Amino acid sequence: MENNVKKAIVVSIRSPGPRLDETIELAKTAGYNVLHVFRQKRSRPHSKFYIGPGKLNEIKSYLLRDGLGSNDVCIILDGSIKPSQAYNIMKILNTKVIDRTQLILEIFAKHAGSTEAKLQIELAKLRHMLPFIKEWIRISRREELPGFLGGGVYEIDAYYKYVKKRISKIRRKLEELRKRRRMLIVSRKEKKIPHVTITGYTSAGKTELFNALTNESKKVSGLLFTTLSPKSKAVVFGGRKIIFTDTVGFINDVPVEIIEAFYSTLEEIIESDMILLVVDVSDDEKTIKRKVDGCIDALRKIEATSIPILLTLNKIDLVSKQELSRKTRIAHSLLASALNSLKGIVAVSAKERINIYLLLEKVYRILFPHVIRLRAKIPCQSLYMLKSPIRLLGGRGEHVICEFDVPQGEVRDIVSLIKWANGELIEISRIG
Ligand SMILES: Nc1nc2c(ncn2[C@@H]2O[C@H](COP(=O)(O)OP(=O)(O)OP(=O)(O)O)[C@@H](O)[C@H]2O)c(=O)[nH]1
Ligand SMILES: [Mg+2]
Repeated sequence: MENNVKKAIVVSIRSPGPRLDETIELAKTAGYNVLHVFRQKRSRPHSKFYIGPGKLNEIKSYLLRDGLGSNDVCIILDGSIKPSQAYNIMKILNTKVIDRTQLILEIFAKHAGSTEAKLQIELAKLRHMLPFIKEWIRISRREELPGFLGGGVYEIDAYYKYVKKRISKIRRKLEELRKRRRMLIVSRKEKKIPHVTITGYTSAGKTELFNALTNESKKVSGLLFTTLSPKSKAVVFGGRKIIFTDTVGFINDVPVEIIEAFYSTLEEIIESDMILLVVDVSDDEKTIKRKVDGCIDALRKIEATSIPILLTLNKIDLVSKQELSRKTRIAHSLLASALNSLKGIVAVSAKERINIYLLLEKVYRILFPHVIRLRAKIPCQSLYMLKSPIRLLGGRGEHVICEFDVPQGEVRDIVSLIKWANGELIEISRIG
Protein backbone atom coordinates (compact mmCIF):
# COMPACT_ATOMS: atom_id res chain seq x y z
CA MET A 1 0.00 0.00 0.00
CA GLU A 2 2.87 2.32 0.90
CA ASN A 3 3.87 2.42 -2.80
CA ASN A 4 0.48 3.89 -3.68
CA VAL A 5 1.02 6.98 -1.55
CA LYS A 6 1.52 9.90 -3.91
CA LYS A 7 3.82 12.74 -2.93
CA ALA A 8 2.68 16.34 -3.13
CA ILE A 9 3.81 19.87 -2.52
CA VAL A 10 1.12 22.35 -1.54
CA VAL A 11 1.57 25.89 -2.80
CA SER A 12 -0.51 28.67 -1.30
CA ILE A 13 -0.79 32.42 -1.52
CA ARG A 14 -2.98 32.52 1.61
CA SER A 15 -1.89 33.25 5.16
CA PRO A 16 -1.64 30.16 7.33
CA GLY A 17 -4.93 29.23 8.95
CA PRO A 18 -7.84 26.81 8.82
CA ARG A 19 -8.49 27.43 5.13
CA LEU A 20 -4.98 26.29 4.17
CA ASP A 21 -5.20 23.48 6.73
CA GLU A 22 -8.36 22.33 4.94
CA THR A 23 -6.52 22.11 1.60
CA ILE A 24 -3.77 20.06 3.26
CA GLU A 25 -6.49 17.85 4.77
CA LEU A 26 -8.06 17.49 1.31
CA ALA A 27 -4.66 16.47 -0.10
CA LYS A 28 -4.27 13.82 2.59
CA THR A 29 -7.81 12.58 1.98
CA ALA A 30 -6.98 12.27 -1.72
CA GLY A 31 -4.09 10.01 -0.73
CA TYR A 32 -1.14 12.42 -0.97
CA ASN A 33 1.80 12.57 1.37
CA VAL A 34 2.36 16.33 1.70
CA LEU A 35 6.14 16.80 1.68
CA HIS A 36 6.21 20.53 2.03
CA VAL A 37 4.01 23.64 1.97
CA PHE A 38 5.34 26.65 0.09
CA ARG A 39 3.65 29.90 1.01
CA GLN A 40 3.87 33.35 -0.45
CA LYS A 41 1.48 36.02 0.75
CA ARG A 42 0.01 37.80 -2.26
CA SER A 43 -3.20 39.78 -2.64
CA ARG A 44 -3.83 38.11 -6.02
CA PRO A 45 -2.22 35.32 -8.04
CA HIS A 46 0.74 36.15 -10.27
CA SER A 47 -0.74 36.43 -13.76
CA LYS A 48 1.74 34.05 -15.42
CA PHE A 49 2.69 31.56 -12.72
CA TYR A 50 0.04 31.95 -9.97
CA ILE A 51 2.92 32.32 -7.48
CA GLY A 52 5.81 34.71 -7.99
CA PRO A 53 8.74 33.58 -10.23
CA GLY A 54 11.14 33.77 -7.25
CA LYS A 55 9.04 31.31 -5.24
CA LEU A 56 8.77 29.06 -8.28
CA ASN A 57 12.55 28.89 -8.49
CA GLU A 58 12.68 28.06 -4.80
CA ILE A 59 10.32 25.13 -5.45
CA LYS A 60 12.42 24.06 -8.42
CA SER A 61 15.58 24.02 -6.26
CA TYR A 62 13.72 22.01 -3.62
CA LEU A 63 12.67 19.42 -6.21
CA LEU A 64 16.18 19.20 -7.69
CA ARG A 65 17.83 18.95 -4.28
CA ASP A 66 15.58 16.06 -3.29
CA GLY A 67 15.83 14.44 -6.72
CA LEU A 68 12.07 14.61 -7.27
CA GLY A 69 11.13 14.15 -10.92
CA SER A 70 7.91 14.48 -12.87
CA ASN A 71 6.54 11.11 -11.81
CA ASP A 72 7.36 11.49 -8.13
CA VAL A 73 5.49 14.56 -7.06
CA CYS A 74 2.40 16.61 -7.78
CA ILE A 75 2.07 20.34 -7.19
CA ILE A 76 -1.23 21.23 -5.50
CA LEU A 77 -2.24 24.86 -5.71
CA ASP A 78 -4.48 26.08 -2.90
CA GLY A 79 -6.93 27.96 -5.11
CA SER A 80 -8.21 28.07 -8.67
CA ILE A 81 -5.65 28.09 -11.43
CA LYS A 82 -5.99 29.28 -15.01
CA PRO A 83 -4.98 26.83 -17.76
CA SER A 84 -2.18 29.11 -18.91
CA GLN A 85 -0.76 29.32 -15.36
CA ALA A 86 -0.88 25.51 -15.04
CA TYR A 87 0.96 25.18 -18.35
CA ASN A 88 3.62 27.72 -17.35
CA ILE A 89 4.30 26.04 -14.02
CA MET A 90 4.43 22.58 -15.62
CA LYS A 91 6.93 23.85 -18.15
CA ILE A 92 9.26 25.08 -15.44
CA LEU A 93 8.84 22.36 -12.81
CA ASN A 94 8.14 19.45 -15.13
CA THR A 95 5.60 18.02 -12.70
CA LYS A 96 1.86 17.47 -12.61
CA VAL A 97 -0.02 20.56 -11.38
CA ILE A 98 -3.53 20.49 -9.96
CA ASP A 99 -5.73 23.00 -8.17
CA ARG A 100 -8.27 22.72 -5.33
CA THR A 101 -11.10 21.76 -7.69
CA GLN A 102 -9.10 18.92 -9.22
CA LEU A 103 -8.14 17.80 -5.73
CA ILE A 104 -11.80 17.66 -4.66
CA LEU A 105 -12.62 15.76 -7.84
CA GLU A 106 -9.86 13.23 -7.10
CA ILE A 107 -11.43 12.58 -3.67
CA PHE A 108 -14.87 12.27 -5.21
CA ALA A 109 -13.51 9.79 -7.76
CA LYS A 110 -11.98 7.71 -4.95
CA HIS A 111 -15.22 7.57 -2.96
CA ALA A 112 -17.79 7.29 -5.74
CA GLY A 113 -19.78 4.10 -5.38
CA SER A 114 -22.96 4.36 -7.40
CA THR A 115 -23.14 4.59 -11.20
CA GLU A 116 -24.71 8.01 -10.88
CA ALA A 117 -21.92 9.35 -8.62
CA LYS A 118 -19.28 7.93 -11.00
CA LEU A 119 -20.90 9.59 -14.01
CA GLN A 120 -21.30 12.87 -12.16
CA ILE A 121 -17.64 12.92 -11.25
CA GLU A 122 -16.53 12.06 -14.75
CA LEU A 123 -18.70 14.87 -16.07
CA ALA A 124 -17.27 17.36 -13.58
CA LYS A 125 -13.70 16.27 -14.40
CA LEU A 126 -14.21 16.55 -18.15
CA ARG A 127 -15.89 19.93 -17.82
CA HIS A 128 -13.03 21.14 -15.68
CA MET A 129 -10.51 19.80 -18.23
CA LEU A 130 -12.03 21.46 -21.31
CA PRO A 131 -10.44 24.89 -20.89
CA PHE A 132 -7.11 23.23 -20.12
CA ILE A 133 -7.27 21.19 -23.32
CA LYS A 134 -8.20 24.33 -25.26
CA GLU A 135 -5.12 26.02 -23.84
CA TRP A 136 -2.91 23.09 -24.83
CA ILE A 137 -4.28 23.27 -28.35
CA ARG A 138 -3.57 26.98 -28.46
CA ILE A 139 -0.02 26.56 -27.18
CA SER A 140 0.70 23.52 -29.34
CA ARG A 141 -0.36 25.50 -32.43
CA ARG A 142 1.73 28.48 -31.43
CA GLU A 143 4.82 26.66 -30.31
CA GLU A 144 4.39 23.53 -32.41
CA LEU A 145 5.05 21.53 -29.28
CA PRO A 146 3.90 18.04 -28.57
CA GLY A 147 1.06 18.46 -26.11
CA PHE A 148 1.11 17.40 -22.51
CA LEU A 149 -1.34 14.68 -23.32
CA GLY A 150 1.35 12.84 -25.21
CA GLY A 151 0.53 13.79 -28.80
CA GLY A 152 0.82 16.70 -31.14
CA VAL A 153 -1.82 19.28 -31.94
CA TYR A 154 -3.95 16.91 -34.04
CA GLU A 155 -4.11 14.32 -31.31
CA ILE A 156 -5.08 17.00 -28.80
CA ASP A 157 -7.70 18.31 -31.20
CA ALA A 158 -9.12 14.80 -31.54
CA TYR A 159 -9.06 14.39 -27.79
CA TYR A 160 -10.93 17.68 -27.36
CA LYS A 161 -13.66 16.41 -29.70
CA TYR A 162 -13.80 13.10 -27.87
CA VAL A 163 -14.20 14.89 -24.52
CA LYS A 164 -17.06 17.03 -25.87
CA LYS A 165 -18.85 13.94 -27.20
CA ARG A 166 -18.34 12.07 -23.94
CA ILE A 167 -19.76 15.05 -22.01
CA SER A 168 -22.96 14.97 -24.08
CA LYS A 169 -23.26 11.20 -23.62
CA ILE A 170 -22.85 11.40 -19.84
CA ARG A 171 -25.35 14.26 -19.69
CA ARG A 172 -27.93 12.08 -21.46
CA LYS A 173 -27.30 9.14 -19.14
CA LEU A 174 -27.53 11.37 -16.08
CA GLU A 175 -30.75 12.86 -17.35
CA GLU A 176 -32.28 9.35 -17.48
CA LEU A 177 -31.15 8.61 -13.93
CA ARG A 178 -32.43 11.97 -12.87
CA LYS A 179 -35.88 11.22 -14.33
CA ARG A 180 -35.99 8.01 -12.28
CA ARG A 181 -35.04 9.91 -9.15
CA ARG A 182 -37.68 12.54 -9.87
CA MET A 183 -40.33 9.82 -10.16
CA LEU A 184 -39.37 8.59 -6.70
CA ILE A 185 -39.61 12.13 -5.33
CA VAL A 186 -43.02 12.62 -6.97
CA SER A 187 -44.39 9.34 -5.61
CA ARG A 188 -43.13 10.29 -2.15
CA LYS A 189 -44.88 13.64 -2.49
CA GLU A 190 -48.10 11.93 -3.59
CA LYS A 191 -47.99 9.74 -0.51
CA LYS A 192 -47.58 12.94 1.49
CA ILE A 193 -44.69 11.52 3.50
CA PRO A 194 -42.61 14.47 4.65
CA HIS A 195 -38.98 14.44 3.66
CA VAL A 196 -36.14 15.89 5.73
CA THR A 197 -32.61 16.26 4.27
CA ILE A 198 -29.54 16.30 6.45
CA THR A 199 -27.14 18.88 5.02
CA GLY A 200 -24.04 20.71 6.18
CA TYR A 201 -20.33 21.14 5.70
CA THR A 202 -18.32 18.02 4.97
CA SER A 203 -17.41 16.10 8.16
CA ALA A 204 -20.01 17.95 10.27
CA GLY A 205 -21.43 14.57 11.32
CA LYS A 206 -24.37 14.27 8.90
CA THR A 207 -24.05 10.52 8.44
CA GLU A 208 -23.52 9.94 12.16
CA LEU A 209 -26.74 11.90 12.72
CA PHE A 210 -28.55 9.97 9.96
CA ASN A 211 -27.46 6.73 11.67
CA ALA A 212 -28.63 7.99 15.06
CA LEU A 213 -32.03 9.06 13.71
CA THR A 214 -32.70 6.00 11.58
CA ASN A 215 -30.80 3.29 13.46
CA GLU A 216 -28.60 2.69 10.44
CA SER A 217 -24.87 2.05 10.27
CA LYS A 218 -23.71 3.91 7.16
CA LYS A 219 -20.01 4.69 6.91
CA VAL A 220 -18.76 7.66 8.93
CA SER A 221 -15.18 8.90 8.96
CA GLY A 222 -12.99 11.82 9.93
CA LEU A 223 -11.93 12.15 6.28
CA LEU A 224 -13.69 14.65 4.02
CA PHE A 225 -16.43 13.66 1.56
CA THR A 226 -17.13 10.19 2.90
CA THR A 227 -20.72 10.34 1.62
CA LEU A 228 -21.24 10.92 -2.09
CA SER A 229 -24.64 9.38 -2.78
CA PRO A 230 -27.74 10.32 -0.83
CA LYS A 231 -29.28 7.64 1.41
CA SER A 232 -32.83 7.73 2.69
CA LYS A 233 -34.72 5.92 5.41
CA ALA A 234 -38.12 6.39 6.98
CA VAL A 235 -38.64 6.83 10.70
CA VAL A 236 -41.97 6.68 12.52
CA PHE A 237 -42.34 9.37 15.16
CA GLY A 238 -45.55 10.48 16.91
CA GLY A 239 -47.46 8.04 14.71
CA ARG A 240 -46.25 9.77 11.52
CA LYS A 241 -43.73 8.59 8.93
CA ILE A 242 -40.83 10.94 8.19
CA ILE A 243 -38.13 10.22 5.57
CA PHE A 244 -34.61 11.34 6.41
CA THR A 245 -31.95 11.67 3.68
CA ASP A 246 -28.20 11.95 4.18
CA THR A 247 -26.49 14.09 1.51
CA VAL A 248 -23.13 15.10 0.04
CA GLY A 249 -21.28 17.64 2.20
CA PHE A 250 -20.74 21.27 1.27
CA ILE A 251 -17.32 22.92 1.13
CA ASN A 252 -16.19 26.54 0.71
CA ASP A 253 -15.55 27.80 -2.82
CA VAL A 254 -17.16 24.83 -4.54
CA PRO A 255 -16.69 25.34 -8.25
CA VAL A 256 -19.78 25.57 -10.37
CA GLU A 257 -19.03 22.36 -12.31
CA ILE A 258 -19.11 20.37 -9.09
CA ILE A 259 -22.38 21.93 -7.95
CA GLU A 260 -23.91 21.21 -11.35
CA ALA A 261 -22.56 17.68 -11.47
CA PHE A 262 -24.22 16.94 -8.17
CA TYR A 263 -27.38 18.76 -9.10
CA SER A 264 -29.48 15.60 -9.21
CA THR A 265 -28.44 14.55 -5.74
CA LEU A 266 -28.85 18.07 -4.46
CA GLU A 267 -32.32 17.94 -5.95
CA GLU A 268 -33.19 15.84 -2.91
CA ILE A 269 -32.54 18.96 -0.84
CA ILE A 270 -34.50 21.28 -3.11
CA GLU A 271 -37.52 18.98 -3.07
CA SER A 272 -37.47 18.35 0.67
CA ASP A 273 -39.95 19.67 3.22
CA MET A 274 -37.31 20.56 5.72
CA ILE A 275 -33.53 20.84 6.09
CA LEU A 276 -31.41 19.91 9.08
CA LEU A 277 -28.33 22.10 8.75
CA VAL A 278 -25.63 20.33 10.73
CA VAL A 279 -22.85 22.47 12.23
CA ASP A 280 -19.81 20.99 14.00
CA VAL A 281 -19.47 22.95 17.26
CA SER A 282 -16.09 21.42 18.02
CA ASP A 283 -14.59 23.71 15.35
CA ASP A 284 -13.19 27.06 16.48
CA GLU A 285 -15.40 30.13 16.12
CA LYS A 286 -13.69 31.44 12.99
CA THR A 287 -14.05 28.09 11.27
CA ILE A 288 -17.72 27.84 12.28
CA LYS A 289 -18.30 31.24 10.68
CA ARG A 290 -16.49 30.25 7.48
CA LYS A 291 -18.30 26.94 7.19
CA VAL A 292 -21.76 28.35 7.98
CA ASP A 293 -21.15 31.02 5.33
CA GLY A 294 -20.16 28.24 2.92
CA CYS A 295 -23.40 26.37 3.67
CA ILE A 296 -25.52 29.51 3.19
CA ASP A 297 -23.75 30.10 -0.10
CA ALA A 298 -24.39 26.51 -1.25
CA LEU A 299 -28.07 26.66 -0.22
CA ARG A 300 -28.38 29.87 -2.23
CA LYS A 301 -26.67 28.32 -5.26
CA ILE A 302 -29.10 25.41 -5.31
CA GLU A 303 -32.03 27.75 -4.53
CA ALA A 304 -33.07 25.98 -1.34
CA THR A 305 -33.36 29.04 0.84
CA SER A 306 -37.13 28.97 1.27
CA ILE A 307 -37.25 25.47 2.81
CA PRO A 308 -37.70 25.44 6.62
CA ILE A 309 -34.33 24.95 8.31
CA LEU A 310 -33.57 23.53 11.74
CA LEU A 311 -30.07 24.51 12.80
CA THR A 312 -28.54 21.38 14.32
CA LEU A 313 -25.43 21.97 16.39
CA ASN A 314 -23.58 18.68 16.54
CA LYS A 315 -20.69 17.22 18.59
CA ILE A 316 -21.75 18.94 21.83
CA ASP A 317 -19.95 16.15 23.71
CA LEU A 318 -16.70 17.88 22.72
CA VAL A 319 -17.40 21.39 24.06
CA SER A 320 -18.16 23.08 27.40
CA LYS A 321 -21.53 24.72 28.11
CA GLN A 322 -20.06 28.23 27.83
CA GLU A 323 -18.39 27.38 24.54
CA LEU A 324 -21.62 25.91 23.22
CA SER A 325 -23.65 29.00 24.08
CA ARG A 326 -21.07 31.30 22.44
CA LYS A 327 -20.92 29.20 19.30
CA THR A 328 -24.70 28.82 19.22
CA ARG A 329 -25.03 32.61 19.15
CA ILE A 330 -22.53 32.89 16.29
CA ALA A 331 -24.11 30.20 14.09
CA HIS A 332 -27.66 31.34 14.86
CA SER A 333 -27.07 35.02 14.14
CA LEU A 334 -25.29 34.24 10.87
CA LEU A 335 -28.12 32.02 9.67
CA ALA A 336 -30.95 34.18 10.97
CA SER A 337 -29.58 37.26 9.21
CA ALA A 338 -29.05 35.40 5.93
CA LEU A 339 -32.15 33.21 5.68
CA ASN A 340 -35.79 33.78 6.54
CA SER A 341 -36.43 30.07 6.66
CA LEU A 342 -34.69 29.36 9.97
CA LYS A 343 -37.30 27.71 12.21
CA GLY A 344 -35.34 26.70 15.25
CA ILE A 345 -32.18 25.40 16.79
CA VAL A 346 -31.19 22.22 18.59
CA ALA A 347 -27.91 21.01 20.10
CA VAL A 348 -27.07 17.31 19.83
CA SER A 349 -24.32 14.75 19.88
CA ALA A 350 -24.99 12.29 17.10
CA LYS A 351 -22.15 10.04 18.23
CA GLU A 352 -23.17 9.95 21.89
CA ARG A 353 -26.87 9.93 20.99
CA ILE A 354 -27.57 13.04 23.09
CA ASN A 355 -30.81 14.99 22.38
CA ILE A 356 -31.78 12.83 19.40
CA TYR A 357 -35.34 12.46 20.74
CA LEU A 358 -35.52 16.23 21.27
CA LEU A 359 -34.38 16.74 17.67
CA LEU A 360 -37.11 14.39 16.42
CA GLU A 361 -39.68 16.29 18.49
CA LYS A 362 -38.58 19.59 16.96
CA VAL A 363 -38.66 18.13 13.46
CA TYR A 364 -42.14 16.78 14.13
CA ARG A 365 -43.40 20.12 15.42
CA ILE A 366 -42.06 21.97 12.39
CA LEU A 367 -43.47 19.42 9.93
CA PHE A 368 -46.82 19.07 11.68
CA PRO A 369 -47.48 22.36 13.39
CA HIS A 370 -50.74 22.11 15.31
CA VAL A 371 -52.91 24.96 14.32
CA ILE A 372 -54.67 26.75 17.14
CA ARG A 373 -57.69 29.01 16.66
CA LEU A 374 -57.89 32.04 18.91
CA ARG A 375 -60.96 34.26 19.26
CA ALA A 376 -60.51 37.67 20.85
CA LYS A 377 -62.17 41.01 21.50
CA ILE A 378 -59.92 43.84 20.37
CA PRO A 379 -60.37 47.64 20.61
CA CYS A 380 -60.91 48.94 17.05
CA GLN A 381 -58.03 51.41 17.31
CA SER A 382 -55.57 48.60 18.18
CA LEU A 383 -56.41 46.32 15.27
CA TYR A 384 -53.42 47.57 13.28
CA MET A 385 -51.10 46.05 15.90
CA LEU A 386 -52.09 42.50 14.95
CA LYS A 387 -50.11 41.65 11.90
CA SER A 388 -51.11 38.01 11.37
CA PRO A 389 -54.05 37.21 9.05
CA ILE A 390 -57.25 37.78 11.02
CA ARG A 391 -60.97 37.28 10.35
CA LEU A 392 -63.36 39.93 11.61
CA LEU A 393 -66.51 38.32 13.01
CA GLY A 394 -68.44 41.43 13.98
CA GLY A 395 -68.38 44.50 16.19
CA ARG A 396 -69.38 45.21 19.79
CA GLY A 397 -69.33 48.95 20.49
CA GLU A 398 -65.74 50.16 20.42
CA HIS A 399 -64.51 46.58 19.95
CA VAL A 400 -64.36 43.98 17.19
CA ILE A 401 -64.46 40.23 17.59
CA CYS A 402 -61.79 38.54 15.53
CA GLU A 403 -60.36 35.11 14.91
CA PHE A 404 -56.74 33.97 14.25
CA ASP A 405 -55.43 30.58 13.14
CA VAL A 406 -51.83 30.25 14.30
CA PRO A 407 -49.29 27.44 14.64
CA GLN A 408 -49.04 26.16 18.21
CA GLY A 409 -45.54 27.56 18.60
CA GLU A 410 -46.77 31.12 18.01
CA VAL A 411 -49.76 31.08 20.40
CA ARG A 412 -47.86 32.57 23.31
CA ASP A 413 -46.66 35.53 21.21
CA ILE A 414 -50.13 36.25 19.85
CA VAL A 415 -51.71 36.05 23.32
CA SER A 416 -49.16 38.60 24.61
CA LEU A 417 -49.91 40.81 21.63
CA ILE A 418 -53.66 40.66 22.35
CA LYS A 419 -53.02 41.73 25.95
CA TRP A 420 -50.68 44.46 24.80
CA ALA A 421 -53.41 45.75 22.47
CA ASN A 422 -55.79 45.90 25.49
CA GLY A 423 -57.80 43.08 23.98
CA GLU A 424 -59.43 40.12 25.66
CA LEU A 425 -58.99 36.46 24.76
CA ILE A 426 -62.41 34.79 24.45
CA GLU A 427 -61.69 31.27 23.23
CA ILE A 428 -58.84 28.89 22.29
CA SER A 429 -59.43 25.73 20.26
CA ARG A 430 -57.27 23.23 18.36
CA ILE A 431 -58.13 22.78 14.71
CA GLY A 432 -55.25 20.71 13.33
N1 LIG B 1 -17.28 13.45 19.19
C1 LIG B 1 -18.19 13.40 18.23
N2 LIG B 1 -17.82 13.02 16.99
C2 LIG B 1 -18.77 12.99 16.04
C3 LIG B 1 -20.12 13.34 16.28
N3 LIG B 1 -20.82 13.23 15.13
C4 LIG B 1 -19.92 12.81 14.20
N4 LIG B 1 -18.70 12.66 14.74
C5 LIG B 1 -17.47 12.21 14.05
O1 LIG B 1 -17.13 13.17 13.05
C6 LIG B 1 -16.57 12.50 11.90
C7 LIG B 1 -17.38 12.86 10.67
O2 LIG B 1 -18.66 12.28 10.78
P1 LIG B 1 -19.55 11.88 9.51
O3 LIG B 1 -20.89 11.50 10.01
O4 LIG B 1 -18.82 10.94 8.63
O5 LIG B 1 -19.59 13.32 8.81
P2 LIG B 1 -20.35 13.73 7.47
O6 LIG B 1 -20.90 15.09 7.71
O7 LIG B 1 -21.30 12.68 7.06
O8 LIG B 1 -19.11 13.83 6.47
P3 LIG B 1 -19.05 13.64 4.85
O9 LIG B 1 -19.95 12.54 4.45
O10 LIG B 1 -17.62 13.32 4.66
O11 LIG B 1 -19.42 14.98 4.28
C8 LIG B 1 -16.61 11.01 12.24
O12 LIG B 1 -15.35 10.64 12.74
C9 LIG B 1 -17.69 10.91 13.30
O13 LIG B 1 -17.55 9.80 14.15
C10 LIG B 1 -20.47 13.73 17.62
O14 LIG B 1 -21.61 14.04 17.95
N5 LIG B 1 -19.46 13.74 18.53
MG1 LIG C 1 -21.35 11.49 5.41
